[in-house]
Amino acid sequence: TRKIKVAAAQVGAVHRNAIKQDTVHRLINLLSSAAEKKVQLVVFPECTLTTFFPRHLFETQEELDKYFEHGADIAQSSDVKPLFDEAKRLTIDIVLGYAERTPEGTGYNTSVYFSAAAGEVIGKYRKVHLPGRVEPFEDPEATNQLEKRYFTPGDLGFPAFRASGLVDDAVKKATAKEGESTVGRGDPIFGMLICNDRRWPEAWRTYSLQGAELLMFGYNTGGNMSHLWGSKPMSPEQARAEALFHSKLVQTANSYMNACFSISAARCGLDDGKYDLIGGSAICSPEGHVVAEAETDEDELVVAEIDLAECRQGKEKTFDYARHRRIETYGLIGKQ
Ligand code: CDT
Repeated sequence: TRKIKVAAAQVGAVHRNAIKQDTVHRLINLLSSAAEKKVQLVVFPECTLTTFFPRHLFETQEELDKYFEHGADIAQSSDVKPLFDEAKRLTIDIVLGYAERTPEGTGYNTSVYFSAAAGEVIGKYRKVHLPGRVEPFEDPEATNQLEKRYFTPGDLGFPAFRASGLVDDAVKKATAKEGESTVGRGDPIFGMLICNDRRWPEAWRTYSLQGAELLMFGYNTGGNMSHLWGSKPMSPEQARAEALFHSKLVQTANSYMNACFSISAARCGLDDGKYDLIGGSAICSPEGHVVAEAETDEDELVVAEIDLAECRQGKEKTFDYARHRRIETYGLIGKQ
């Protein structure tokens, strides 16, 4: 077995005028509850540290930049360092999504993996699939989604990585004998996505081709964004139910088709009392089952013990890529 206790740290409303240190304090509270439950790995949402600012049009760079983290190492950034220090003290690995402004001035929608064993960030991902538009909607009542205006598409690809300190040394050291599968040996293989990426099968597949056993992602998904998708007219209640349905659908289906576990963490609730973001944070198995899910639209820890050995069935049988994939027929996917 390769068991780890994991959690999605769902984060409720964060208003436009929220103070970053207060938000970080909420995240530390979630981390403390995780420690009480002996959780080893906690996944926080996309752009966890602020309100989901791409819904607003900012007139000045200075105003916009308040929502970004500056500097080369997020774990050393003064507002957020207390969270990483606490993760290290409690021996909990964390995934944190934030808006990154590089020293060169590029904006990315980023997620990092902080390893408590290593005491530093060992994985970084920049969101590839940016939804929304560059220009705001003309209708002043329509909620904007300006990620294409504020962020550049990620330039790191989909880099899987191994995280140490999570599974037993005995399990980790067991090496494959001649002719035996190497699936599920050594430190676990992880990958990160961010929100809209979860809807793209190529993103999941690029990780599973690297042997990923667990994919982690945060999201900010509007409860009523049918104007953005251009979907058929529906009531706000129907639109919300549909958004939750699609969120669960892509997570369960892609977990199954890529024979991996997944953890999703929502930034949810009513930002500024009016912008509705869905909850539904969930932990899914490689068989496509939801093993734990959020019950509220507020700060909530969703916990499960998962056994990464459960990925073997899919990786060695149904989705044994070496035997069953027919890459000679997939050429178009990389071309258009
Ligand atoms: N953040 C993000 O990527 N959201 C998109 C939809 C925008 S609705 C606010 C998503 O795919 O959920």
